[in-house]
Amino acid sequence: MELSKYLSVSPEVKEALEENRPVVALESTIISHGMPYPQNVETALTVEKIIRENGAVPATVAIIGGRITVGCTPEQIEYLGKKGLAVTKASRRDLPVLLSRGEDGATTVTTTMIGAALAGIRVFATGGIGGVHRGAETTMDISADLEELAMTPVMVICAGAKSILDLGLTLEYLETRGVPVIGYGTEELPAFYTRRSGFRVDYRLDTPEEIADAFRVKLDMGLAGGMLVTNPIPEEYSMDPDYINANIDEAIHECERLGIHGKQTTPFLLDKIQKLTGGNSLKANIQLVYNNARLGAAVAKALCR
Ligand code: PSU
Ligand code: MN
Repeated sequence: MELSKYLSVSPEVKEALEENRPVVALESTIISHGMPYPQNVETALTVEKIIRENGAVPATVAIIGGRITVGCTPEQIEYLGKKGLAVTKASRRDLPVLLSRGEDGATTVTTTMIGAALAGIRVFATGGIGGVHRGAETTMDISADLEELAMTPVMVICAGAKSILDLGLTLEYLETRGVPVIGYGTEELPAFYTRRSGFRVDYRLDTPEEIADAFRVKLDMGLAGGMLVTNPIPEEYSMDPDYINANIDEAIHECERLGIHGKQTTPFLLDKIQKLTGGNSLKANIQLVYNNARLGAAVAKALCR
């Protein structure tokens, strides 16, 4: 496999990996399609800073000039954030054409996992993952993120799943595909903006070391796929469930009314929810990403021991 043709790893990330120092991968669709400018760029740069302060090396992943770039520069992050929706949201199926044409793309959870795995990074922190959408029994809208979690050996740390998704079906899908769903300090699946969802995770683990130990076993055994670690939003930033769920329902109705589907669905819903809540949800979103970055650094450190 001629990886160097497709992959570009920054010198800092490369050196850290060679020396078995902790590295945490970060996605770029959250920058281009998940938050508005300039908060998206500020957040992405602060997340990198938090990971450094917690003793790990950040590796923001994106497709730049037809290469999966692992360890974007601040200039590249600024570029992706400014370009926003005009950047191609790149999932697994987008890689062949984008790379052959030498184009740019923002990596989703799926393609960030692919880039991380190719570079040798085991831990990836983000906000939320894609999943089984509400109404998937007729639309068949199931995010490629779930299949990637079943295939690619990277741990994904998120704040659970938003109720733009069908949380029950998302958990069923992950069970079928053999992906362990861990709650960090909780038995209940967090629902992104809120700490509770009414659904149970598979296992509660209370320390970064326990999470690293479980993932190490998965790697040692050669069991395909990753692991999903769900980390509840800190209490002080969590939102009122009735308020946020009413806004999510309204966003979903609007999405259906406008006939939005496919890869536009998730970015549309995220933007609509941010507008409906007057920026309150964005504040929560930013804080939960910071919280996941801290846990990501701690788990990456534990994995290196
Ligand atoms: N959920 C969020 N913020 C995000 C995304 C999901 O709260 O930014 C992004 C991630 O990049 C995720 C992608 O991988 O949306 C899923 O898109 P889709 O549902 O089209 O697979
Ligand atoms: Mn989809």
